[in-house]
Amino acid sequence: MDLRRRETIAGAAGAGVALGITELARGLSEAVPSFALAVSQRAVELAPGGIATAIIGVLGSSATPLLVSIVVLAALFICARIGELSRRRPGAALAGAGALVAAGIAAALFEPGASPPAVISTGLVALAAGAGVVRLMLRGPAEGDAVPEYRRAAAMNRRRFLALAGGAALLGLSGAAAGRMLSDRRAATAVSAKLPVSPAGVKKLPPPPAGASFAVEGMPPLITPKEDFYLIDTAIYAPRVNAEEWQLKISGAVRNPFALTYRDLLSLPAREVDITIACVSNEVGGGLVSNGRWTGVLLSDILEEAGLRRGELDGASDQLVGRAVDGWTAGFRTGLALDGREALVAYGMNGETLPIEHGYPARLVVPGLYGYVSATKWLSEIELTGWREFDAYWTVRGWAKEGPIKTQSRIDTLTSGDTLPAGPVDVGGVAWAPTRGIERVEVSTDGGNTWDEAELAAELSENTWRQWLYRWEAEPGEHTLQVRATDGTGETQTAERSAPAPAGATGYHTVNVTVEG
Ligand SMILES: Nc1nc2c(c(=O)[nH]1)N[C@H]1C(S)=C(S)[C@@H](COP(=O)(O)O)O[C@H]1N2
Ligand SMILES: [Mo]
Repeated sequence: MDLRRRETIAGAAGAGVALGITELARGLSEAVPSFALAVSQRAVELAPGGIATAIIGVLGSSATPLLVSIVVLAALFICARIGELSRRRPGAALAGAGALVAAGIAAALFEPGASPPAVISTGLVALAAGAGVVRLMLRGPAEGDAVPEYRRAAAMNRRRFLALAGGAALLGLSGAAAGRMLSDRRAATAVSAKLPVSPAGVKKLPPPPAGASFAVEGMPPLITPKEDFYLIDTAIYAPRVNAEEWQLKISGAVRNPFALTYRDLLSLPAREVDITIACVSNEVGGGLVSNGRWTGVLLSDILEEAGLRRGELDGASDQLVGRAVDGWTAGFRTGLALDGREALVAYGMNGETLPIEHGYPARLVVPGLYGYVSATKWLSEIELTGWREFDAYWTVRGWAKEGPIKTQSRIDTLTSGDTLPAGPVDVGGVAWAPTRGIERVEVSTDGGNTWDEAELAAELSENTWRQWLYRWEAEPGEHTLQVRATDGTGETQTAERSAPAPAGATGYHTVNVTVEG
């Protein structure tokens, strides 16, 4: 093996050990974020025009492993190059490695909860260990001669060199695995699934009435289990918030600004509310909509405590901005939190502690508004400001400033391309118009020429989706099925098709099926 190859391998091995150390540190201390995740997150944020962010928004959590792998491979590759410099130009090699570590430190310091001394010392230890590994692997008097010294094969025999390289890789991987395991375990103990008891009591809801669901194959459950609940955010790795240290600030244009600890929040009168939330990116017929049974404190109670009442809103306080621990923001008209709808500062979902991915320790849930303007997860601050004073995260990126959820309906029991036998077919699904409720659902089996009324299940609440069912006598041939809903104000959803951007998709969900003779 020539020396150049050894230098490359040594450089990558040093990087592997250094990365393993940063990952292990992340497992050992809450104050040290994962450098690899932090660099990936910053890369997403700095990508031009929020392109990468938009990709994450659509791909969701499946993009994270890919992104992190790219970041790790890039680090190994750069360090392999640095390894080649390590003997000829040790100063330059150290400067290169130092710059890489500095970038990791800088990225990590932007993560919520990062402590500068802990992050910086982790970076320095990693740098020293990585440099030490390179040195160890390239050590020794060169054997052979008649070539420049740096080209000579190192004295170490091949087997020993490879053993060192393998050992370094193992160290790096086990550091990463241990770090991840420790930090996941810490997060899991903090968030026990059992919902903490509120001393003031929680006004619970009765179980959903049987009549609110149709027992039909393919119908989504009335309340979405957390495993199936859609997931959208810009965090490639959900922030692990320490609830003991967490605070929720109520700030800005309020008479009485204050802060709540997790305990404070849990001690306030709370209630359960069924609310369907939806993502503005949801395509017609798509799955970025789910129904949760949320536990939390009325946002209006918290605003009242801050001295804000309906009718007293002025130009200085007519936007409510939710800020997250990771810097993400959402804003909507404050009046909407005070018009009687049950908007919540939620800390529970489906009877359990709010899952980390869905915003633990607390999030906002506002009936009738798309998530991007309202549903701030990992909530850290509620700030009252003017409507024109501030534009939130997605509004800055071109999405509409106001985000009322559009009336929509979806066919769930059939998919385009299905082939069915002739005879009775259950066509069913859900329709939603949160805060307005669903008054009627109609189905067309001839591409929109004629419409028949579907049967509606009992309404859980006007804030949730409603199941519908249509028993279709299917005759042989090709059929285009469509569905449309009318909300509680009597308005029928528009047939006009529009894309999700900038204010939510419209049009009728359409499913093409073949009925066999
Ligand atoms: N902190 C934070 N909160 C956030 C987001 C985010 O990116 N960061 N995304 C919002 C969007 S766009 C939606 S649709 C909902 C999704 O909530 P869910 O993931 O619990 O379904 O969360 C909202 N809250
Ligand atoms: Mo969203």
